[in-house]
Amino acid sequence: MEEMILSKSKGFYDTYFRKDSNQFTTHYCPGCGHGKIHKLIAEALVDLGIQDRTVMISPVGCSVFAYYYFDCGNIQVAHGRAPAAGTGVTRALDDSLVISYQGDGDLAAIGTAEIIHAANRGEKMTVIFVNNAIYGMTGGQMAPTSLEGQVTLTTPYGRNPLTEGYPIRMSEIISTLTAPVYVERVAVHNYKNIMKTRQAIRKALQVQKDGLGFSFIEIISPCPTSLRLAPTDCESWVEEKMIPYYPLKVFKDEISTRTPHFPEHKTFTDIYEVIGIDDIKEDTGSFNLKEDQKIRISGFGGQGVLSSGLMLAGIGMKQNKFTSWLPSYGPEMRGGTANCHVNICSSKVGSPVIDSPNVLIAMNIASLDEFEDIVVPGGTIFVNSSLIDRKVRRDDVNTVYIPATQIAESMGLLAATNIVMIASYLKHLSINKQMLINEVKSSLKKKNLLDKNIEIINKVYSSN
Ligand SMILES: Cc1ncc(C[n+]2csc(CCOP(=O)(O)OP(=O)(O)O)c2C)c(N)n1
Repeated sequence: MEEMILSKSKGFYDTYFRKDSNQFTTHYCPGCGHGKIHKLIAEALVDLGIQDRTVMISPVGCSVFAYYYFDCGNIQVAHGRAPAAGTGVTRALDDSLVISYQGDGDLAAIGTAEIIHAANRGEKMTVIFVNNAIYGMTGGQMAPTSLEGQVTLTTPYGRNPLTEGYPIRMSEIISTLTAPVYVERVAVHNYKNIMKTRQAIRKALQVQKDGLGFSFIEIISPCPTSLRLAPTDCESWVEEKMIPYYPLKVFKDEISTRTPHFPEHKTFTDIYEVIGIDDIKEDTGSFNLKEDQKIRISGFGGQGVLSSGLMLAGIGMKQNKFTSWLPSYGPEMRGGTANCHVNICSSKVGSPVIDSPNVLIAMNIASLDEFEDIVVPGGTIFVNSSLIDRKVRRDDVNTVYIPATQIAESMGLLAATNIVMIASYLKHLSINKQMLINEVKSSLKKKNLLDKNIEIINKVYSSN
């Protein structure tokens, strides 16, 4: 007879390095549904052959540590934001499968907007919504799904619909939307239902694998600890109290009528045509960078910090580089602080956020003070020496001092200080000035200032 070896799914890591003292078990309490659900997902990842394409988004809640367990791509996000982060992943990585794993506090309270809109957009993701009728991680406060009359830490007299509202039925809500393909409510309080949950999870992942769209699996799950019940009593509570209110059924299944939809890729040329840029065909020389440019530009509002970043990003984009631009600014239109992150890279940009730039363009003293230390060793700091009366303190970075405000002012256009700074930066990289001129041409709103801007760029490029 063939020997049968039962072992942990390969969808899990061999060891969970969360705690030195215990690397073989999860942190879940006895009788908790999360562990069972994790097992079903891990097995499905392996059996469907999608483990190396799947990105699990862990929420805030008891399942916050899911990334310690699943041997696939993992991201842990802020409370309720899993569908938003998942949207980014599924759109940026065409081949990925996204699992948005969420509790009822996470999905149906703080994250209500995210889930409704991700579902309404029909994002290609599988949402695993673990409904245990309570906030588990924080010790048993009322959840939006807590039952009428349910005693919780925050409803000591029982949930009163007149003051706390009625328990919210998410599957019913999600299935009223047009985009979702498949919506089912299942449970994991006994063997029969665990097997149905197994099927539902696989079906939802298959929907995603086939490029059909959004699936939502609500799983009614016991939480003995926060419900203050013994594990077996909690299973009975789920059967007798939860399921009558949350019926187990398929709410929507349009799998057979949907057609696969994989994103259509636009080339840069397509995009330029749409936004009406025609000067890219002009020969401006090559844009060969020795290394990826991870740029932070910073100054006060009104100095053209953000538009400088946009221009650099525009130049990178037109040279077929992978480019991103991320602005960060205060609420005031003038006088606040502003900075932006610009990536110009030869491979896909993982995140637009640049914590360790290799280029800093500091337009005022506050910017140098704030960002000098985050530049990587060997990076370059461009200093507007008209407004910054100190030297860079570090000796492991390159420095370029430009009296940018003074130059712009002496040429009669103070507002072009930013152009002096970015022209100096591009010149430093030996980038053809025509690229910047083209960029200014297409982005400058006040066309009467174009000639002056070009004059300034020429001046920067001709000076030593
Ligand atoms: C922005 C924010 N607000 C509140 C919290 C506190 N908090 C942590 S987990 C949680 C609720 C978790 O409940 P649920 O989503 O139902 O997951 P469970 O722990 O029951 O699996 C809350 C309110 C937080 N971490 N962050």
